[in-house]
Amino acid sequence: MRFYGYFRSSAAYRCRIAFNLKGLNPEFVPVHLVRGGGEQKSETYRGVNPQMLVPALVDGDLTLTQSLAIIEWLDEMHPAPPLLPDDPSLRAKARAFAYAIACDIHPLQNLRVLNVLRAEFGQDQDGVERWCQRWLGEGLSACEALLARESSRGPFCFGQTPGLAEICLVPQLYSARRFKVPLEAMPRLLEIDAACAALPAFADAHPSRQPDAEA
Ligand SMILES: N[C@@H](CCC(=O)N[C@@H](CS)C(=O)NCC(=O)O)C(=O)O
Repeated sequence: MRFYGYFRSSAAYRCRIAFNLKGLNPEFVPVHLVRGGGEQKSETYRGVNPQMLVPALVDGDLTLTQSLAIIEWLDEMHPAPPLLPDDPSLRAKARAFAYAIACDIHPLQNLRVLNVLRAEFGQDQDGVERWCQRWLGEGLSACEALLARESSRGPFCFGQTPGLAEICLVPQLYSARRFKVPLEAMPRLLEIDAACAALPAFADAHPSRQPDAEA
């Protein structure tokens, strides 16, 4: 397996956690999202992912894009440990939580969106941070509220083991901290983040511990 990613990419970070939980160790191909205008836009990488986004996974003859599709593929090919709860209603809630982050929060803070805010809408660093604080703050508050509806309060979002929900949550909180989003009003998210940080699968996937990491 060959995995294309970038240390700071939260979508790649999701996949790294999934690889670690499954005990998989794909060959890593770094794609620098900033250097030279962004290696994701190179002709070579466009052959891997025409969307010009990381991550991407090549598994034998199969080239996959989209972190959630990659994670589901891993879960289907390597079922242990499962990344979704057994119970169908908890499974649906874990998916909804993950999609709230991956579909509705993350795209608003993507590098290309922030670059357009700067280049075409005249925003400086402060304006870009306020944009991220607004959308990440609102989205993560909704995630906190989704978890407050859960009657059982284990160490993780929807069960006794971490899975798809935490795989999306932890990298999104990493991004939120980068953009100085206030998180004090989200104690449950922070509690789950801390429980995950204590696990090697999550700790080893942290951006600072990747071979392409920069200060
Ligand atoms: N929905 C996609 C999002 C992928 C994505 O947005 N990747 C970002 C990094 S987190 C990227 O490659 N950005 C490059 C750019 O904006 O030019 C997924 O889950 O894989």
